[in-house]
Amino acid sequence: MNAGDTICAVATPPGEGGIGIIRLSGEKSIDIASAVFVGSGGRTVRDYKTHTLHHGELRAPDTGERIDEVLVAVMKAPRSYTCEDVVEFHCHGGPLVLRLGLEVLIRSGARLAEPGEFTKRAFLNGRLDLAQAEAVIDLIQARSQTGLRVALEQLRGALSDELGRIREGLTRLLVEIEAGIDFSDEGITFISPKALAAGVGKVAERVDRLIRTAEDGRIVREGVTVALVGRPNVGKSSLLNALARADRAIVTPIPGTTRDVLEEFVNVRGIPVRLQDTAGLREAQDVVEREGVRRTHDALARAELVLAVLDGSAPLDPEDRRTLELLQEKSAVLVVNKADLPPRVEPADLKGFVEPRRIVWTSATTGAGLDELRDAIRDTVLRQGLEPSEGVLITHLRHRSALERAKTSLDQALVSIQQHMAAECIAADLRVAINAIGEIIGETTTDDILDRIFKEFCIGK
Ligand SMILES: Nc1nc2c(ncn2[C@@H]2O[C@H](COP(=O)(O)OP(=O)(O)OP(=O)(O)O)[C@@H](O)[C@H]2O)c(=O)[nH]1
Ligand SMILES: [Mg+2]
Repeated sequence: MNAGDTICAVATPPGEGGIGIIRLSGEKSIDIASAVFVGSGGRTVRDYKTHTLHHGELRAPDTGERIDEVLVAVMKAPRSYTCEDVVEFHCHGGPLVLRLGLEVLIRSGARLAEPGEFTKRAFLNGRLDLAQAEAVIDLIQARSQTGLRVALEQLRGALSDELGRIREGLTRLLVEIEAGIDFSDEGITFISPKALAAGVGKVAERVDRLIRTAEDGRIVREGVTVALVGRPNVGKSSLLNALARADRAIVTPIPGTTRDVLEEFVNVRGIPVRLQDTAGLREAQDVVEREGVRRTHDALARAELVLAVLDGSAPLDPEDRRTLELLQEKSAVLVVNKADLPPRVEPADLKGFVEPRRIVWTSATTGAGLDELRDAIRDTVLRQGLEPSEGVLITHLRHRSALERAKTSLDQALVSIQQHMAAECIAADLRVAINAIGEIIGETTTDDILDRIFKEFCIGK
């Protein structure tokens, strides 16, 4: 990749559409666009003011062949996505039109952009830091409103600001330690060990607070797998359909209806959930059902949360108890279904199992209790209890491991202070922490890491 090149790519998704956008960015954007575009009244892109939109034709400069009737948007440096001169052609959204348009730009001196290269330039030119650039992919890939909100906050710089404050705090402490080292011969200390320990401790606590959001952050970005488990006929498939608001799974009064593990993607209170319906757990009647039950056990083992379903209109039976026993070690919510029928399950029967878990009475038939079930899923899955106003959340493993490295060094520094170690040792620990934080925002990041991050982008972004 050569940063001096002018790059181009189709920025809209492949396939047919109302419009398709070709994006051009770099030093020669205006020249290249002027060569391929003839505006109404014979004007060229060179004549246009920045941040204006114009009608005209896209033409091959060598043959004069007309390619499309387009709108052209001009955004001159530095007020553009990449901080370079950017020209966008809003073409008709046909695959052939866009390919021909791209070819003409390439023949006129542009080069095809690599995945994420526009955003990489925005980063290299200082418009976005690395955490903000990563938020761009998160935003595009967001599968729930919560995920979208967190990505927007990160793009706005909420995480970067917090990391900036942490780095600033550490840098200030480092300066004082280093000043003390410089003047140590004269017996002058600039900061007392007590004040230093307090300062480092405060920063370590801030880092720790961020690390604690990482589990919720992962769930918001990647989602969780939740399995419906229980004996046959309790209404697992009915609950899947009700939660998915779709007639997805077969429901019949015959016990043993579901054989395969069936999966549906559901948005539960802003959390992306892979909801799995499974075969009822019992002594299998035939070879197909036996395989189904085996798969249920697999799904149960893999699920991050289990919805253990009982039939509230029937007394608890040994199969129910066996199911509940399987959940000893699992994060689970107990769902007592068929609450529209006269109850036969006594809350007292469930006492041993429930605490500290939640119990929810539902009716898949009437929809009663489903909202409460959604709340229970969210509350059980998220540790910190996300509030809509809460912005900063660690959503990337890369960020989490950098923060953990920073935390380890800060803890190390605290031990060194306590043991009256040389100021140089403490300074070294702080420097490691500062660098680790810097990796997240891209101030101290290797080319390798950059390449890996931007490869995840689509072409044209
Ligand atoms: N009254 C009432 N009936 C329900 C409710 N939920 C499910 N049913 C009925 O219970 C029967 C079994 O429902 P399913 O959803 O197929 O049960 P399942 O747990 O998936 O059963 P298997 O796939 O056999 O393990 C069907 O006749 C449903 O209509 C409910 O909340 N109230
Ligand atoms: Mg079923």
